[in-house]
Amino acid sequence: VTWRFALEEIEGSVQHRYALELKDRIESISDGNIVIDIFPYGSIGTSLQLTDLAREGSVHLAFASPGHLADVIPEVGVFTLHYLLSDDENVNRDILASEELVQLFREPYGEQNLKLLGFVPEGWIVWTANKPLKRPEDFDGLAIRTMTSEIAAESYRAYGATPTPTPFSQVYSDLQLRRIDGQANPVFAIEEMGFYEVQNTMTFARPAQFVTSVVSNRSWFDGLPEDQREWLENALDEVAPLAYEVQAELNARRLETIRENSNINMVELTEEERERFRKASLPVRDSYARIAGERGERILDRLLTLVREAEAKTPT
Ligand code: 6CS
Repeated sequence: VTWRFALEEIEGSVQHRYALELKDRIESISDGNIVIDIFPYGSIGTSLQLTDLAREGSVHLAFASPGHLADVIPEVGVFTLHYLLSDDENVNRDILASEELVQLFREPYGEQNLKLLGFVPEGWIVWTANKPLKRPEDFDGLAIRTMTSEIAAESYRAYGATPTPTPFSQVYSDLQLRRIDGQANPVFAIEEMGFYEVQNTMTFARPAQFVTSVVSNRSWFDGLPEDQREWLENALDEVAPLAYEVQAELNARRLETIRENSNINMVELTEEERERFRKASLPVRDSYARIAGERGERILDRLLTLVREAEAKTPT
């Protein structure tokens, strides 16, 4: 049998490395009886189109990033909020990998005929533009590309920007044509998509980590023979920590590549500067609660508690 796995990122990306690791494990444990066909970004559509294909079962596995997915599953928009998770990546890694978190989202995904298989952090979001973005006022009137959901736009509206929701594939040309002034993504993506070639400044404000989710068609998952489902679950458990290492490695290595291939300006915000953005971002939590309703609010509260508890346990 063939399992089709659709990616929101191109070859060489974090998602691609994840898919290759999963493919290796499944094909070997099944003695080649299961083949995973990987569809990197571009071959079958934008993020939302991939989600639709997963919901209808044309693809079995897919990545679905909250910044796009939140118009379908409003609760997941919580991951587009700024300064919500920890500044400590390890705290976030553990929370995102926890079974409790996956359980909180089981229903919202399930209602869309999706089975949530896990959350994957892909690195800190970095802003690019043709000027430094050191204060919320620097966003005034800035046409910043956001992912396509309503809540993803709200985070930048709070800084005074003019959010421009755009599919990933269109970002490079829109920057080039000056239809947008800036965008936000982890370093590995800024490198592989070439955004640094058409922008002159990277601002490191660490507003949030880019979090994505791995999903499958729910009916397909529920109908898998017992052994296959177990293989899949075991493989997912093994791949999660690897993916975490892969993102760390790619983000670090590609920052060097960008330095070598350009003279882009790199601006690191101080804690005081970050604090001003954090304050400006707080009202967006209310917008999220309005959009995602009671169930979303419960998820937001629980996440805040999980972060607080984990940080209290972490030696500084
Ligand atoms: O910005 C985006 O739309 C995309 N960025 C990443 C890092 N992965 C997938 C997502 O669609």
